[in-house]
Amino acid sequence: MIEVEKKFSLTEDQLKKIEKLAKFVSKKTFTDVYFDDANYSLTKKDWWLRQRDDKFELKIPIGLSAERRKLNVYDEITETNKIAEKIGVQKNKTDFILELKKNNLLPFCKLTTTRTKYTLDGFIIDIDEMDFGYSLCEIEKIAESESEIEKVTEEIFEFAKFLGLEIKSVPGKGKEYLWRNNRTHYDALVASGTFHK
Ligand code: V4E
Repeated sequence: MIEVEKKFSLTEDQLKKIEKLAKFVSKKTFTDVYFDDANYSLTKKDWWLRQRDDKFELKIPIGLSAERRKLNVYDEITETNKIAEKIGVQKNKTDFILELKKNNLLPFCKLTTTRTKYTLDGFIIDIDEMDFGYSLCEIEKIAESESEIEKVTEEIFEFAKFLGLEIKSVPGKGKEYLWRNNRTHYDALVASGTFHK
């Protein structure tokens, strides 16, 4: 199963429409700390290593071809030993942060998100408000296999149109954070092809 998600920005009126039509699921706050080295070795490959509250996660683009990467779908590895193997650090260490540090992988971004989750017509709608003054809406649906990703993406766009959302590319929280706080890192990711300008 693959989580397909698309990001949108919301006006007050659009937010009110979602609150009226969709079913409220939950409201949660979490803090993400992202790690990389001074050469941006992970994020240059579009790999995102984070600690969400106390759990480590590695997000990597699905598939190998540039075409698939464009679809912007990520695999999420959540088992610390698998993450260690993937990024080439020692496994079975009790202090994973220390192990990362030994490999020059240090925190470069810390952000707290308050996420309000809704459902409607089989879609999940997340409204994320970040502590650095940025907010986003994400619409998600599960694809049963890679061959379904494009179809599900179209369904998400149709659903967004029904909600009256504007279909345009919106920077994710990581991209917006780096744009605001670390232009050198941001420019390196544009140069590597991780970000499109
Ligand atoms: C994958 C990624 C980043 C990590 C944050 O991922 P994102 O899905 O935005 O965060 P979040 O908190 O919604 O995760 P969830 O709770 O859904 O697991 S930061 C940048 N990227 C990649 C990326 C990219 N290459 N280009 C653009 C325009 N945006 C994001």
